[in-house]
Amino acid sequence: MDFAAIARLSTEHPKPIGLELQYGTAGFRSKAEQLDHIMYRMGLLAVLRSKQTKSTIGVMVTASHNPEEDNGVKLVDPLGEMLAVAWEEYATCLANAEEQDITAVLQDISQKERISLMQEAFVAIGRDTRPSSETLSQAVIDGVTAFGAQYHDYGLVTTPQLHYIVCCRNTREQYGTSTVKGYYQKLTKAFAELCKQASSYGDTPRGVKVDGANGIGALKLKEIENYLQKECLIELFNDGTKGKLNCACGADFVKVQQKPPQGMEMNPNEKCCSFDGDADRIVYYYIDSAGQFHLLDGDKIATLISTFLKELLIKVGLNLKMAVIQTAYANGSSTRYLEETMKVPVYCTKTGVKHLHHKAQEFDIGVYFEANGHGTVLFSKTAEEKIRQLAKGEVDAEKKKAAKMLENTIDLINQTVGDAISDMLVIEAILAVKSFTVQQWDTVYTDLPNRQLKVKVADRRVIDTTDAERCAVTPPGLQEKIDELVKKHSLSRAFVRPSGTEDVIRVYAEANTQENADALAHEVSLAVF
Ligand code: NG1
Ligand code: ZN
Repeated sequence: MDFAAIARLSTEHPKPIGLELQYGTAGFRSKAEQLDHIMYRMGLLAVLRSKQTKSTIGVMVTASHNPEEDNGVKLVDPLGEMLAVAWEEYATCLANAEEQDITAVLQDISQKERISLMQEAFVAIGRDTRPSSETLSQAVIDGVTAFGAQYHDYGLVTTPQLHYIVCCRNTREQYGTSTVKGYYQKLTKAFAELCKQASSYGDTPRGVKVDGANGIGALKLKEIENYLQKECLIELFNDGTKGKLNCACGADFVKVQQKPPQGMEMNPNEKCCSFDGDADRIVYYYIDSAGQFHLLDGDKIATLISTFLKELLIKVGLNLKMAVIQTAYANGSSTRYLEETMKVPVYCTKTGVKHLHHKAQEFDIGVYFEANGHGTVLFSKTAEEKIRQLAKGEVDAEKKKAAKMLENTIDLINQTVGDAISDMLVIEAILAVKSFTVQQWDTVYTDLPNRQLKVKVADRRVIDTTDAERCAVTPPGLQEKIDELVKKHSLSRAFVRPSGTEDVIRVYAEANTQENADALAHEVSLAVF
């Protein structure tokens, strides 16, 4: 192993003096100009992880919904999951090591994890459309090659496309063909099959307006359109030709601001959706004839999908355990509707996709969505086998049809990670099959008015939480104050937690009216000081 080469090349990717960064819920995120050394080092770490797992590891250069000037990087584990938690610590350690210590840190990790350095390694690299992403992904490549490993640069891809590719490569193409074209073919085939089941198929072409957040999702949507038949007419806005990435548009803007993105022509009652900057989140919305904005976020998406799946499961007569996984940000109405009306068990985990993903793996079918629109569905191996068996078996026509629809849904959903393109196609197919308009979907339950606020404090780590972040244990007395404030309103709930991606405390409140939700959020944010 040529550690001298690693050390030599690392001087070309120097760490700014005193800069300390942490591998958080979404990998490293910072101003792009602070990240060159991080990229080089994550190239090195990906090689180590690849040697350890004897699999392809992914490296995605993106800062998702953050401003265009930011960038970031996350590693993708063998089956397309987020990097294992133990390795997040190694990532932080390697990122913050002084230059002369880099090889020692690498050797230390190798020893701890008993990694054979002779083992071959392969890294799959992808990037978003940020101006800084190309140079930064070159720094990742420098790290990979300094370590003497092989790589493939997939160039401009969405985050979920890279997760898909990594999974395909490591399952010997069982999950699909490990190319972007393979991804389009897999998804569009399943989508066409599912849409065929819609009784209205062929009568009225169904359309959706998409806000591409001026990012990679827009680019990739244009590509997938070439593979789609006429099942879905996509009208793309914010495609990156005029506006700036995530600037007054995109899923995060729409969800947090609770208003339409700029750059989109919306007519009353038209179905619209927004992707985020790396296309792993999606939210839907429309404006009604009175001009009022209606948001259909991750909770509404989870409800639509789980209801659809439950109805099909009843038809096929399979006794599979299904659950919905949410976080504390899930609207109280959605949880109530799922538990009380749909009789679907709901679990709450800490914020961050990896927590939801792990919980969802405990069920035959785990539907997980963050309220912000990041989510997917996981099918256990057993569930998948049973469904595929029924779909090709000698069963009555109705049963077979339902089994096939479940099978198509399995193939349409990107099980590796939340995926705006895949989720959009799942939603469009379900709406077509159920002959549902976006308004009908919206009225399934009514969201409780809610408000999210950010509070800047000297040190956000003074707040520690428990009970899936719904209860503050420190500083002393804070939770009691919040409880007092919550009691003043009806149908209310509020919590605070330190953000894992920004230097702020997040405040969430819901109540019976928007005024009360706003007031409660404001009162709670004052209590944080
Ligand atoms: P933080 O900053 O920890 O709240 C945000 C989102 C998460 C998740 C991560 C990663 C909210 C309230 N939080 O985390 O759900 O998506 O970013 O992107 O939306
Ligand atoms: Zn994202």
